[in-house]
Amino acid sequence: MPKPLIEARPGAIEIDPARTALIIIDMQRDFLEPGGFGETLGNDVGLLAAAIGPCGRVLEAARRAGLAVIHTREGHRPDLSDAPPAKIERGAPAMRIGDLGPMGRILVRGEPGHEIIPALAPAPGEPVVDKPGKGAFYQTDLELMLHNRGIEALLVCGVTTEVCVHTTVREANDRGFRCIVVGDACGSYFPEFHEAGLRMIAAQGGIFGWVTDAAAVVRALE
Ligand code: C5J
Repeated sequence: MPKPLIEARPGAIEIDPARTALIIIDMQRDFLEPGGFGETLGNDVGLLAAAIGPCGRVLEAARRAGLAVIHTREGHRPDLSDAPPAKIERGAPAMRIGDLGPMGRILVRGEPGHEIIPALAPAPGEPVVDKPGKGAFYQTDLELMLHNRGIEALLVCGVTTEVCVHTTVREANDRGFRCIVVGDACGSYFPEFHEAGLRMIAAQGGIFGWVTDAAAVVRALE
């Protein structure tokens, strides 16, 4: 059977489903719903909603095709011992990491705001990687999980494009993974950063990887 070929920029890429993982970055209530971390930083969280549908379609297609699916969440221990003071103190947010908001303590593990949104809830057996930083490789066991499964390519969705998606793609690219970012399944509070972020990935012959869209992934995995 021929391997799925995903139409992408800067060029189409063939994947081996057995060696490809879908990584969904930080589709958490804290970033997507009012009253969470994203909103405390002054952002319009409604801007991220457009990514939910495409992300769901990629997730369904990946599950049907038997790809490994891994979810990530950004957040900290309740005692904040893994939250750098520089991160907590930065800016002038309405509430800081660890403060009590309408969805529990902001960006703290175990709180309602830390949960992945119900539309993209992890299925049994799909690992959830909790990360203290922006990149999903930093201080996590993600790399070990990927190597143990023989993964060589990553389909990447999630939020936000220029922050946690980009940081993770850069980390993955340096570790030798082929990264295919699903542009419409990513979102940003800044549409111009979203566009620029995607362009940066595919520029220079794909300096960080490939950029595609949800429809192309679904077609390739059918
Ligand atoms: C941010 C993230 N934007 N998941 N986190 O702080 O992109």
